[in-house]
Amino acid sequence: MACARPVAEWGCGRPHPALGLPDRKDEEMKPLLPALCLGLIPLAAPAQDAALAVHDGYARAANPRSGAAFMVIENRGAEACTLSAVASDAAERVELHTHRDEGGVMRMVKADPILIPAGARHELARGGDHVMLMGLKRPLKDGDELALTLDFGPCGKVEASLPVDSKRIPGHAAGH
Ligand SMILES: [Cu+2]
Repeated sequence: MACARPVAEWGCGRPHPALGLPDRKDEEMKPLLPALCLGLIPLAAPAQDAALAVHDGYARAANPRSGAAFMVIENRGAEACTLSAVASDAAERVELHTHRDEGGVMRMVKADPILIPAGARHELARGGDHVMLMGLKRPLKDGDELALTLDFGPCGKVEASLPVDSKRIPGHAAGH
């Protein structure tokens, strides 16, 4: 890793300033380098984070106290990842829900953690799996942004910001 090299090499693989820039006071610059390197490590370490992509997301209000969020989650990584929980500051309770046919009646029930195999995508959509927000601190209004944290356990957490769009037509999200 670049940061493990001696500081004298101008850490993090950047060209030494002497190659192109005026020679500034190296004494002042050196103490900054370890901090710069540390700052870069968290970006590089959890490779799995980048493997999970959330797109075509939106949220809608069911009533002033509850709403739901939908999105496509893509696992571009080499390992299966499981969406185990979702959190949001916008509501008192956030749960993974799905719809289940119980004797011909579609009921909304708590969903099991959602496994997304490597290379697969999973759609949270109207009438199927969704993120349920209960006890909204304020009603979801069209045009607002809803911030969610998707917890994929060992695969890491993914932050998503979804537009509130209660008029969105189901099925339009995926675009195909
Ligand atoms: Cu629900």
